[in-house]
Amino acid sequence: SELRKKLLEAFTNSEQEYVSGQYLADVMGCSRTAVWKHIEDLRKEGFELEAVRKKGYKILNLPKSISADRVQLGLKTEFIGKVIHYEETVDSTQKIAHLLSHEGAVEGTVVIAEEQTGGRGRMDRAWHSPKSTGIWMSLILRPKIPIQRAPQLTLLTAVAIVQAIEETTTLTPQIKWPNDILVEQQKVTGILTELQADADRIISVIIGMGLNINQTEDDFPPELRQIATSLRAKEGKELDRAEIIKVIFQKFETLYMLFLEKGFYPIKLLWESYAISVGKEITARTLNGSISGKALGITDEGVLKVEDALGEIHQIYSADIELH
Ligand code: BTX
Repeated sequence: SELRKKLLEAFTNSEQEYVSGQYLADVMGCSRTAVWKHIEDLRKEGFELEAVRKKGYKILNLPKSISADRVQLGLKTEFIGKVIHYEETVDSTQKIAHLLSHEGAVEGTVVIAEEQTGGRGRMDRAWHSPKSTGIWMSLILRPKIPIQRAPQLTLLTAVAIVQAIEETTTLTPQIKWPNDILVEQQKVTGILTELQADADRIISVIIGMGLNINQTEDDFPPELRQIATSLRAKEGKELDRAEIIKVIFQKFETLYMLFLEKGFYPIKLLWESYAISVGKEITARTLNGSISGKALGITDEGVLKVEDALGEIHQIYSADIELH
């Protein structure tokens, strides 16, 4: 609600100091009893709040959840994540985001869940999304760009996530075209970009992001243990999921504004600086068969270029990539 937003903003601006009940009532435009009710709601969500007479309220400890309130506390974006739909358990956050988009959700709306029972990847593959360990979220965008440029947003998202991982851990993530983020060759993130479009116009782009954050090795099913890992497994300590979400929102917003203003080129340069496949021998499996050869990089449009043994250059729009 609007009141809750104002309350969280007041705490965000208070720099960990006490905020008086009267001050909160003033900025929220409500009674002190109403303020108290909101404080009680935060407590129920797991916020630990101290109330001191004549001084006011102070947040002592934050909940481990990634609820809307938890993520929005301290969030300094203009529009990404300003509206958050938070759920404990969902089938897939993508499905909810599609529905919200149909209902007219504003740009920047995000659906976040603690757990997905039917999380999916590309081509309807399953995405393992166990409870309260990862970040499973879907972002709704409404860019005014031609439909064929939408896949560039997958690459942009990968850059935002890599930057966020770099800022919140000591790790060095790398991008495998188009949508995998790897740490030491193992997958920590998947990105799924879906469109709602008319014949010639994007209605919305829905970007699904799945990040393995705090899983232990045992949390992964056996068939994923080789190929997948979590940030915690590599960093050696538990990480704050809400903090990582906030940094992703901030990085994403900066890159997205740049993209809308200057086009894909500046994003391409950043993307290339994180890419592992460039210059390597790869096999690209597409729906129409496989192509093996050297990955030359991406075009200014974000399409992968592969040179085969005969020196012929192929442009690849969508594929799974295997590195040799
Ligand atoms: P993808 O098709 O590139 O990758 C899917 C493949 O990745 C699976 O077939 C499996 O081999 C492997 N995999 C499954 N789960 C995991 C995992 N947790 N970690 C690493 N590897 C895994 C990637 O598709 C796109 C994934 C997007 C997921 C987000 S989560 C929020 C949103 N909601 C939703 O249903 N999907 C997106």
